[in-house]
Amino acid sequence: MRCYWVVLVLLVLDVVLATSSPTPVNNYQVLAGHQIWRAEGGSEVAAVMGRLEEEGLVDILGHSIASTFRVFPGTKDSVSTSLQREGIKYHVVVPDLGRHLAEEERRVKREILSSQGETCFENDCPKPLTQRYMTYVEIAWYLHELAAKSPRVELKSIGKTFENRDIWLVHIKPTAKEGTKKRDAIWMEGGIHAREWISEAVTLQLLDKLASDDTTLTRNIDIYCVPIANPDGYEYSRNTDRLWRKNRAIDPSMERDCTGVDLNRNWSTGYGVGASTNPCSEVYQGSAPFSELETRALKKEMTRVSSVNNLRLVMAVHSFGQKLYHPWGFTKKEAPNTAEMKKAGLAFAQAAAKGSRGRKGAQYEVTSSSELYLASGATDDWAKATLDVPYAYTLELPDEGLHGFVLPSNFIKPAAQDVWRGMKKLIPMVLNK
Ligand code: 0X9
Ligand code: ZN
Repeated sequence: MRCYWVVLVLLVLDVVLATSSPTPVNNYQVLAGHQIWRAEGGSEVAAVMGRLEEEGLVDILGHSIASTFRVFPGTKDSVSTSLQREGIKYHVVVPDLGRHLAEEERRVKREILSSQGETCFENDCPKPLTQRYMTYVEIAWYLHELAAKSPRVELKSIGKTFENRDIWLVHIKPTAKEGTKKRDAIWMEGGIHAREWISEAVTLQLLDKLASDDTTLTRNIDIYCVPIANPDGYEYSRNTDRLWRKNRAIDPSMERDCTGVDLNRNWSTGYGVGASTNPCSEVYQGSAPFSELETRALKKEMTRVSSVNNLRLVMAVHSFGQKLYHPWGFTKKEAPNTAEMKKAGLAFAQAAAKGSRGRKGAQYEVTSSSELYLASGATDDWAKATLDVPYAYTLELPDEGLHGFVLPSNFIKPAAQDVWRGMKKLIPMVLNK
């Protein structure tokens, strides 16, 4: 996540595989000439960086005692001039991101080829993979197989993307159908930001666990999950531009030739705050609230679910930074039910940190989104404001910034184990007593 952590940038990459197909080929040429810079300083520097990002001049990768950000080939001079004018010192961390990522990919490929393989083929994709990040098609194969083999699981497409991919919704039904009352439900969203691959990977691991759970945890609740909310962006990040964040929609009425909307700035709540009206910015809010196919599909289905169920929890899974954020993100004001959200969030964090089999778990900090920076148009705030969901969160998965968005796939397993332990504590706490 774009966060207050030490971000020593990135970069170990594994688009590459152990055994199974298909092999994504990321065209790192697209990132040739892009650079990663770091500017020393606290919130004053973060504020300047925020302005530069809104102008589309930089892509912020993280804030801590320094800000780390990507500078585009055509914006180096303007960014350098602006920073000098503001008296902000900076240095270049990665001089050519394209070449750097390609070198890292080659190195990781050699490592992965020597590791044990998992399989995922059409009609035979029994488990979500942990040794490498799955493609969109593989994710769809796995979801279909899960629905085919489990009577509890229903799979449906809730809409199509700009590039005509299905947005898949998984519904895990309760094992015991008790009473006639509206049942409690939880909603999980993965992958709304294209470059946060660990989000899909961990969400799929959770789905797999929840679908086969035979404990009281899931006995009487409905679980809804969209594990890959931005399929076009994800594929674009895999195949073309590893650091792509937005969707891939093209607005024909646009004068400037820039693609994509930040789907986590496109919901209506607080629309515009901490977002950009510049289509070239990474945090472009879109032409209007819900201008995008993906946010419209999510909104429609979440609204439907909240009318047939008691929607108790919305968990939007992102990366990176190891934080569990609760609303609001668009204002410093306190959201309803904050004390309870904090309490349940701390129980999640405590369980996650316990670790397993001698391994220490990840430490998650529980805090309000507005502690980070004001940002509007996000899923969690909308769910809280519009659907009155008592527990809404954004979960920023590992790491704390060393690899950032380009997290090696050996993080999938431990991250999923930690989050699963956390969820087992959190879910009972959010349900109606
Ligand atoms: O900025 C975001 O959309 C999220 N961070 S990320 O690095 N994954 O992009 C944080 C969203 C927090 N929630 C709200 N601002 N409501
Ligand atoms: Zn995100």
